[in-house]
Amino acid sequence: MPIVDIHTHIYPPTYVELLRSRTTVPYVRTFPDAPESSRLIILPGEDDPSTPSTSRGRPIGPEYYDIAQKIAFMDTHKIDTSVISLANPWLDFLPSEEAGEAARRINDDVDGLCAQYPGRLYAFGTLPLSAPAETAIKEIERLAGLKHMRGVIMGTSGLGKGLDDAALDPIYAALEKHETLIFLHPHYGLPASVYGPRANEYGHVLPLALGFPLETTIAVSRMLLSGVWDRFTKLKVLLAHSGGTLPFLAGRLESCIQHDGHLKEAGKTEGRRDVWDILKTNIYLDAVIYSEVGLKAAMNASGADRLLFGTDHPFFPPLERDAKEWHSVNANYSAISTTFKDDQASAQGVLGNNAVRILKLGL
Ligand code: 5CU
Repeated sequence: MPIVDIHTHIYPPTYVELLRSRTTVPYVRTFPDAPESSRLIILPGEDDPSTPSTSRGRPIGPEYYDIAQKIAFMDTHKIDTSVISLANPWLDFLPSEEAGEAARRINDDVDGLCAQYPGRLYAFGTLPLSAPAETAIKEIERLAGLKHMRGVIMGTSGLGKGLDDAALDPIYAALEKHETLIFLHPHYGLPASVYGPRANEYGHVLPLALGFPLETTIAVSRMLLSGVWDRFTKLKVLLAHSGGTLPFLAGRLESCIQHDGHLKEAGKTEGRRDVWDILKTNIYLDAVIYSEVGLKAAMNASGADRLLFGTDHPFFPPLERDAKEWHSVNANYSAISTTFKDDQASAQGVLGNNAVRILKLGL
């Protein structure tokens, strides 16, 4: 039975070079008070000057960019195949005129990394979304011909106005036409003000544990409300972190739609596909939720045959220096084994068979 990790990131060396050349977020930098280690500063607000440079962002080492370390991590955790993706913030920050060329270079780099390990690595490509829509569409068409690509990773900002922006329709049409799956992943979180004036005392916990999943939930809800899946009935989206909080909140979302006078008056409550239909037809969920409670919600919302194992490597490494196995990975393994303790076929589906089928991995 194959074990397939579909949520695992890399910053290829050319991307790290790009980050090292920058002085505003996102960037990679070595600070004079700790010259032996570089820091990766990516999230909004992470370079607040009141944060000491030694705790700004996170340390970055070869596990972020060296593909041999990815393979070693896979071996340690008994992962047969990984579908690697560029980590956030992708190319969102690039000037429009640079994004198309950067996407081609990075996608070719990542496809080349996969070619070094036949059968062990596939990838989700990256789109130049700060460029005009036609540039992104050209890249979708090009990616469809690259051997190891199995979809695209995207953030929630779309072309700058979110995923309910009608200007994205030609991109959704191209993705649907080429049967290209979107791996939807958060980056921006929520406005810093919601974390309160003591946020600095709490490390990254609030933005990562809550900001990321809520960002995803809001982005998908906006896609639903704007009728994306009514127009593109075959558009497939894999949601990071088991759908944020969507499986838990889907009933409330649907009830709010049905009780909204404004939507009713605008004729938008009838003849639409509801959230449950979309969860079971268009949406796939990763199993990166670290507990049985969350995984059961995901299973109930989308079905065990639409859940896919992931690790989020190289993020969330163990804090102990000498730990070999990662607690974060074992928490996801353990949630799968307890959730499906009486259903081995489903457990094997989530661990790998679903990914092989859905992403057409030639194992
Ligand atoms: O730790 C983090 O900041 C992150 C991140 O930025 N992206 C991600 O996928 N996981 C954790």
